[in-house]
Amino acid sequence: MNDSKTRKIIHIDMDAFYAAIEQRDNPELRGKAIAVGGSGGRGVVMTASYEARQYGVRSAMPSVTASRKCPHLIFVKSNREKYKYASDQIRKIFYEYTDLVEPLSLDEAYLDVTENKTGEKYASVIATEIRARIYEVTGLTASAGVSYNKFLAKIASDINKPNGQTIIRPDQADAFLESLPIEKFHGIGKVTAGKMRDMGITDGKSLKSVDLNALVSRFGKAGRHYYHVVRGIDAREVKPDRIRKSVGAEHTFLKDIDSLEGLKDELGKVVERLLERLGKVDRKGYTLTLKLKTSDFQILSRSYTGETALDNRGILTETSDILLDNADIRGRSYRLIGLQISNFRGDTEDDDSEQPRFDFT
Ligand code: TTP
Ligand code: MG
Repeated sequence: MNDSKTRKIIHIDMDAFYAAIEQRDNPELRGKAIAVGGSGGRGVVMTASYEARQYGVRSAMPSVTASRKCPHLIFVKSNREKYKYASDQIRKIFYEYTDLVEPLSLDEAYLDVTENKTGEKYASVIATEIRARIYEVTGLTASAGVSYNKFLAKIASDINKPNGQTIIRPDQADAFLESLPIEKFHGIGKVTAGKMRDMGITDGKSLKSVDLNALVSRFGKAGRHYYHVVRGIDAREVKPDRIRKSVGAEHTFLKDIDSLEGLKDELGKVVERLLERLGKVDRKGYTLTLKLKTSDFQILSRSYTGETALDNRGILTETSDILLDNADIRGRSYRLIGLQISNFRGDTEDDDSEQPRFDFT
């Protein structure tokens, strides 16, 4: 594995992607607080313009909450085809520089430009050029992070957002990571950050003071990853055109649940989360799997494979309800419920032969 500090990795992330496209296409929306997503009772904000973010409007926030925080917020319906088109345009630009492009979602990708098609030596020059090209072709702004591994490049792209870029050189990495608050480490979510704070870990410096065994015994395999990344070590390669096998969302309850009604409520929330995640990957899946974990950690799963893609709220709500109804949950209590979409078109040879089916395992 190439673990040296000589690679040149760029992480590119479009600014307020869906919202920026809507503002580009409708001058009346420019400079205004807008949110892309449904404004109705069950609507969720997919993303918000930077003007709206000043009021605390964020992705995945219920639209009613967003309107409360920002009463003049303008809701715009999402238009996936438009976003996909812009995404294809920016990907074409990436390939002008390197074939080592790993898209993470419609608006985000890692590029390995160690060897690149332009012969340019400085990755930061390439990043500036790519951002200028993106603006020229799409009229949209992007931010970039430049470093010698994926972990640092990804964090860097967020630092000077929007329309900015940040380079973290090998000799700057240690100091940067030591002063980084634990919440900013990519891959450390709210829950893990809470656990770390309980252990007295608040930033890179304190994370570094915990030895490998302690991190592994507390966080499992992820502990090993944290141990390395805080030292600036991340040997993951940029994998061109990563194929995702599944997208899932799950929820562990604060208190075990033993009623069907209780589980249905939680299931509704998991459907919303799954929809958000599906929104970020550009694949259509045909199999939905419901997972339940009992209070004594037994796993129960039910799945359904459809003839058409399971890609919208209506079909996901209906199918997951049927799966739950069929799970025969009586007599036990549960600590977790989850959903997963898999069987993306193109993953298997015999996709066309798939018939609708429920699988009870
Ligand atoms: P992000 O890159 O996370 O957000 P963004 O581009 O809107 O804003 P930023 O400037 O902070 O990068 O996501 C890209 C797009 O994916 C976003 O425009 C809308 C969509 N998305 C969802 O549909 N649901 C979500 O929960 C998130 C986070 C994003
Ligand atoms: Mg973005």
